[in-house]
Amino acid sequence: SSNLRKTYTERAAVHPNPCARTFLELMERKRSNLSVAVDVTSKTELLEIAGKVGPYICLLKTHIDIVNDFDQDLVDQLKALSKKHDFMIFEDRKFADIGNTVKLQYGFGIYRIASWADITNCHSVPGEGIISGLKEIGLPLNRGLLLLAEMSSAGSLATGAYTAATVAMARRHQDFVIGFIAMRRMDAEDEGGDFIVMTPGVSLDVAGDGLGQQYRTPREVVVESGGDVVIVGRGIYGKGKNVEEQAKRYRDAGWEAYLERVRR
Ligand code: S5P
Repeated sequence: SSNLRKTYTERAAVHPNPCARTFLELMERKRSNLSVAVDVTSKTELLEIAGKVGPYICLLKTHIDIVNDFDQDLVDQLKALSKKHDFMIFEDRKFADIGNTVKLQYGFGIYRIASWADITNCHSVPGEGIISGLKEIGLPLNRGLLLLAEMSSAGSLATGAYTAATVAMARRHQDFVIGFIAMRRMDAEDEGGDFIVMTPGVSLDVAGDGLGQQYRTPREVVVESGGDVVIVGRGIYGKGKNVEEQAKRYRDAGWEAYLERVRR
């Protein structure tokens, strides 16, 4: 796709979706295409890591339902950090139910995800109603949605016709769907549009985690496969790691790869 050669700024300038535009502008301003997946179970630890990686990331990815001591103050503090350090927040909720149910899960309950998460994601397995349901809650709040078109884990069933149908669904909802979780670029040049591809399963040091996760390097993801955002979790805050050092290392690797791609 021609979007491969375009800078984030060039793409932002013509992007019709406000959430995508804001995010693309943020990436260029911050010189970061790094998203950190902070998969920890305590509020203190989550806030500590968010504060340390804040200066280096464009997007903080959460799994809010794994936090033992979740409360509204956690959300308030995350929002404050996102303002202070200029990053957006992505709740990796992976909704997967009928439209009416996901609407309730997104807008209500303890977490009230739509009230604080700029971006969330969903599986396409239930069919298009899942997007319509989430959209009813998210669109009035200027939120953005990512569809899981592929997964990084071994044996994933999201391949072939499933992936293609997911991309087709996204094309019909470009007012709300801003991109994909995928392992490679998804949009074909002749079809127009611009979807932001966010790719998890990224490590500079290891190949897997023993539970099916499969890792590639930022260069493989961004230059060879055309991913826009690298999502890194344990590579940054895993045991014995200096969080700031690793965040800077992955930010640099991701940004170098982006520069190499647009200069090619
Ligand atoms: O296919 C996927 C999709 C996602 S969103 N594979 C993934 O690993 N993820 C998420 O990315 C996963 O839920 C986790 O939060 C993060 C990867 O973490 P890491 O520690 O393996 O880098």
